[in-house]
Amino acid sequence: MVNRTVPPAGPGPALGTDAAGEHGRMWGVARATLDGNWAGGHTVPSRTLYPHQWSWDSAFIAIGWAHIRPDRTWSELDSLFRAQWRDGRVPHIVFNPAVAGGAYFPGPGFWSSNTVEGTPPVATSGLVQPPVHALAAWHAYRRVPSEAGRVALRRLYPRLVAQQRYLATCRDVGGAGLASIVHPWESGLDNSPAWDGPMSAVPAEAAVMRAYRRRDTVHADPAHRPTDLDYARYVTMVTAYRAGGYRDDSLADRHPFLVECPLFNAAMGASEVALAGIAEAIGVDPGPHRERAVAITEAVVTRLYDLDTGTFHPRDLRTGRLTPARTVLGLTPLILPGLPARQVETVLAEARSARFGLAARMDRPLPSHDRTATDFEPLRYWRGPSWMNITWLIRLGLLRHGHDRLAAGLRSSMIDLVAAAGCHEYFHPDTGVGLGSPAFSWTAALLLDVLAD
Ligand code: 2M8
Repeated sequence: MVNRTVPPAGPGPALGTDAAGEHGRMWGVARATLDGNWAGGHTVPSRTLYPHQWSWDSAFIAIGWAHIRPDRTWSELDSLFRAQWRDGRVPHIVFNPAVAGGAYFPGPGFWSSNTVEGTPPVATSGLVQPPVHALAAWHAYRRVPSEAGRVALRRLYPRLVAQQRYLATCRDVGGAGLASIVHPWESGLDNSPAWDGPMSAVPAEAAVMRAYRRRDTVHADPAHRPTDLDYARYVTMVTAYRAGGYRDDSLADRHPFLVECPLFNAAMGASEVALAGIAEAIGVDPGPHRERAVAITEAVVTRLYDLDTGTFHPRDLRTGRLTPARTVLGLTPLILPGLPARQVETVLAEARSARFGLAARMDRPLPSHDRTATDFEPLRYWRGPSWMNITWLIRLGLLRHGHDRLAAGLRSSMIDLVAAAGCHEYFHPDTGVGLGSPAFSWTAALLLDVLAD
């Protein structure tokens, strides 16, 4: 690993001059993207589409800042965790009061967090996102260790622990040691085919959206975004959760969407591994974190691994069944260092199959959904396009299990995508054309991280 606090003159001694020049140029583009999205204390994912602070975006963004402005790594996370609720949940959106309420739908008025006990002074959503924060904080610190970083870790540690505790207790609706998500937005992969089954059981009609004004379709091509029917269901689910004061008791009796997601739970387990590292660095007992990481890994395998497909699937608590789609979510438990060899082997086979095309030399980027499936949509958001954060996580998993050549394939693929298209939000999984926001923060941040390797 390279520890670097300033941009490199060239990206590394192993490269020829042309590659070094190209990587230096990309470093500059990524840096300018993050600088342009810096909102003073936090970074917006995109100035147009997402003008507030998003939870898991901030975790990935914090990793990128470590390479150019380590102070901003800690501002980013501090700003997010200042908005943590008293019950430990870290909201998926922290609204910037300086941004007009109508700039994003659903805005602060829709969520009404200020009417709920135990919420921060700033307006937030009431949902969460995959808990990649401890993982990111520990990764950023190890990239650029410093005394200021250690002080920040000490400050963040109790908050990260509270975040994990909330998920492991209040959200363990299935009672098997895994957290349930109550909304597809909590998965981060909003309209993934993984949610089609559980979503279809949510009663809603597209006409619900006549009462609201979507803002996303003003900034992005509607053909690339979730549909109005998706949004009607999203709104219905938030309305139900909000009506119960965002409480988590008896969710099984009253909430229309309850799913155990492989990525969400793998992130929870990987964050316990990271918390063990953080605990050691600040002089706290790492033992309980290690034990929880083992227990979560076992539960992910027991509950979410399908012997027939050899990959992981979300479990729909409403039906008790695994959802059938073979999406990229199924590969993400690779980030668990303790994933048993059998599961690593079959997930790798899945990743290397024509469905995902993982190779030491990738001919196309990693898609978010099985490219051989009939419902694969190369332009529509999480139903096919390639995303940098998921590719980064799977690369991390490959490195953790010693598959360095395949990890190098993903690294090159990430660099090639941005070299050709810029720091887009997502990319066409066949052509690599940039889609969505053209100046997207986590793309820039994670590019910096892989360039620095
Ligand atoms: C997307 O989700 C938001 C809702 O949270 C949206 O579509 O408006 C997803 O890609 C999510 O993973 C991401 O965190 C967010 C901001 O980049 O945008």
